[in-house]
Amino acid sequence: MAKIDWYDQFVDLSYVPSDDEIKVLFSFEPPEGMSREESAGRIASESSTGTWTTLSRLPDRMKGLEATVYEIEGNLLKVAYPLPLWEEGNVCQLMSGIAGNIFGMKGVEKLRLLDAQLPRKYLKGHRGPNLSMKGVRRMMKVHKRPLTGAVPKPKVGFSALEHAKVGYETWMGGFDFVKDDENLTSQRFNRFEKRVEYLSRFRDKAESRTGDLKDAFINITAETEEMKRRADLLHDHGFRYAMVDVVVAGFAAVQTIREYTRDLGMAIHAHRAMHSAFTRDPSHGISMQFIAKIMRLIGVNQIHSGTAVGKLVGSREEVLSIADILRERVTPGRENLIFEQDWGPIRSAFPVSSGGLHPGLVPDVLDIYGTDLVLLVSGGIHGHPDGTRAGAKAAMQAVEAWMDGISLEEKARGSRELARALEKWGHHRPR
Ligand code: CAP
Ligand code: MG
Repeated sequence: MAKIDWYDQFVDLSYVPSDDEIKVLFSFEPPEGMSREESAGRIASESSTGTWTTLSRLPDRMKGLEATVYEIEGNLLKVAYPLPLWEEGNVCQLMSGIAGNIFGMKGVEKLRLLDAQLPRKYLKGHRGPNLSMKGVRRMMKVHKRPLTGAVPKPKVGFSALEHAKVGYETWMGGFDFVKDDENLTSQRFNRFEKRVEYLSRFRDKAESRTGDLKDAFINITAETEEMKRRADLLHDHGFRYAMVDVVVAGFAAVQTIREYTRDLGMAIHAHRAMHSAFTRDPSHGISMQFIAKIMRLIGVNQIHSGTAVGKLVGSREEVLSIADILRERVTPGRENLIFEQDWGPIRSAFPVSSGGLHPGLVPDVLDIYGTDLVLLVSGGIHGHPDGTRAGAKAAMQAVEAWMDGISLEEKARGSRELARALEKWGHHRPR
């Protein structure tokens, strides 16, 4: 019988990729009865030029667009993609290629996109963050310690005025930012316009009382044109940030909002809600490392990256590798996890650690991240026995203790708010 498929044409384990190619690391499991090479050939074919059967017409020049499987080691697979396959500056098209049909093929049992190494020539098409971490620090006049913030809790339900009053207590406790929760946008009980109005008034009051700059991550997530309108409103009220639930909003919308907020001179806080739908299963989906890479490429200024010690999943190694992807000019490779990545002119972005944190866990988080971090402690301040302002003070005292190299217990001897936080939570790790 004539040959009906041509997947083997996409596998060459002696191939050495050129520096200009995008190299992608997958983990995969072939289906019952199919060899790794046959399955790998299907992945490279379907994510570049191929289809399931041989074709009656195949111009020679197509070869120049074909992906090549160049390494198979156990369940790890590396595929090289010629640069002309990819539209300059179009993240969506990249995702449709290397994170598209291949997840649904019968030719794979499991498939996980771990990372992609992006050559300089591909980076050229992308702007990255408008401000580096240093630029954000200069904007907020916070030069050494982590930037700090909190979400009013319960996560939704407050009126705009109640929300702003909780925010005021958060700012007066020493935090830099008041953050909307991922599912707070403009519900009847807390309309966006009212929240922006009240938060700006209380921000001004907190700034005049403390002498420190205060700001907010206010959630503009909505249809894209509406997000632009909401960003304008934030800008009109003197806010320096807009918050977007970037996975829910989608890559195209984030690219649009990045351009729009750049013109307003605003930074973007990226919440990653919904990422666990495809990042959590270690055998199938897309890694959070790759999502973080794409978001830095598009140009968010910070994105949630986990705590390793809080209430949400994410190991210490995962957290550290995400932080490296966001912060480093050259991200070091990690065997079987991520490629080395030279970011060229793409500015750095902050990792954001949040989720089940309280003052007793601050040293654990800073031991992992160091101080180039946005630290969000929400339930962990509003649950303080003496209220939000005391909770924020306790968290700030915990940061000071870590930066001064002393234990929380020693610091607590002279810091009542921290002592009271330790009485309630100690070093508890929530689940
Ligand atoms: C944390 C949080 C954040 C999570 C998101 C929440 O509140 O506001 O959305 O941190 O997870 O809604 O749970 P708490 P991640 O501090 O009260 O837990 O940062 O992993 O994306
Ligand atoms: Mg939240």
